[in-house]
Amino acid sequence: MRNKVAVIGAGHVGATTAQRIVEKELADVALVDIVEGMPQGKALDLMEAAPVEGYNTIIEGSNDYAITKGSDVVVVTAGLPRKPGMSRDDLLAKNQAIITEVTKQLVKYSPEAIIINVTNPLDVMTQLIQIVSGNDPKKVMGMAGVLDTARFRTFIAMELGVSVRDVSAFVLGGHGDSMVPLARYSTVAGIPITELMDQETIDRLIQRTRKAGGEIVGLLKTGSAYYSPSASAVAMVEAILRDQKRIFPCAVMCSGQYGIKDLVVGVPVKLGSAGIEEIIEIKLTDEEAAALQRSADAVRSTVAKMGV
Ligand code: TXD
Repeated sequence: MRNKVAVIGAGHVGATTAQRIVEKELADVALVDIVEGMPQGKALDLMEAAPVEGYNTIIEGSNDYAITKGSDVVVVTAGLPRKPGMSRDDLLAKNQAIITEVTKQLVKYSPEAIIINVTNPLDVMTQLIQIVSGNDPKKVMGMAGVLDTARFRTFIAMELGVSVRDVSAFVLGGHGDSMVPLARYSTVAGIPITELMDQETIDRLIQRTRKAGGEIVGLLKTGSAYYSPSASAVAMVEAILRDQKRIFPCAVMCSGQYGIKDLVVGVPVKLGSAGIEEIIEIKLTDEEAAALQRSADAVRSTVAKMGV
C-alpha cells in the first residue's frame, strides 16, 4: 500500500519537504497552498523531475484541500516566515488565523492523520493545532528539536573537525532563544562533549545554536531557513511511516512530564507508526530543570496571547 503525505504550504519549507519525500519514495504527496497555480506548478515540475531522478512517487498540487483526503501524515508549513529583526512570536496573530483555518480543513479530509507542524511560533502553533483539531495528543507534534539538535551537531562537528555522523546532541524546551541544549548529553562517538571542549567553547556553540535560525534570516534577508527544516520534518515523517521508533526531541503536549502540564514544549519522544509512542523523561540537574521551566513559561505566555 502506498502512503500519502499532505504538505500544507508550498513555500520554501513546504516545497523542499515535498521534494525530499518524493525523492526518497516515502509517500505520494498532496501539496496545497492558497496562491493560485503555485502548488500545481511546483508539483508538476517535481513530476517531470521523476524520470530523471528515477522516483516512482506521485505528487499533486492544488488550492483545494480535497486532494489531501486520506493522508497518513500532514506536514503544516503554511504561514509567514520571519524577516530580519522579527522574533518568532511576532508572527503570532497572522499565523494563528492561518493555522486555525488550515487545521479545520485538514481534519475534515484526514481525521486520522498524524500532524507535524512546522509553522512558527512553533510550540504555540502546535498547541493551537492540538486545540482546534481535538486530536489524540499522540498524533500532533511540532518539528523544532530535530532541527535545533542538527544545528548544535553541525557546530560541534565544525569546532572539533569531526564527522557530523559521529556527533549526537540533545536539546530540550521551546523553539526559541530560551531552548535548552544539554551539553552533558551531547556526545562525539559516545564521548560527552564536556570531555572534549572547555566550558567557554561549549557556551559559545550553545549561543550560536540558540541564534542559528536568526543567523540564516540575517543572511537571506527575505525569509528563513528551509533546507535543514525540511530535512528535519522529513526525518520525522520517515520515522512515522516506517515505524522506526526513533528518539527525537519533538514539541508535544506534556501531561505532567518534567513538571509541565497541558502545554506543548520540546521533549525527547519515541516516534513510530502510532505517532508519539512515549515521552522520555530523564533526570535533570537543578540548573537544567530551571532553564526548561523558563522556556516553558515563555511558551505559556505566548499561548495565553492567543486567547483560545
Ligand atoms: O524549525 C522550525 N519549525 C522552522 C519554522 C524552521 C523554518 C521555518 N519555520 C516556519 O515555517 C516559518 O517561520 C514559517 O512560519 C513557516 C513556513 O516557512 P517558509 O520559509 O516555507 O515560508 P514561505 O516560503 O513564505 O511559505 C509559506 C507558504 C506560502 O507559500 C503561503 O502562500 C502559504 O504558506 N500559505 C498558505 N497555504 C495554505 N493555506 C493558507 N491559509 C496559507 N496561508 C499562507
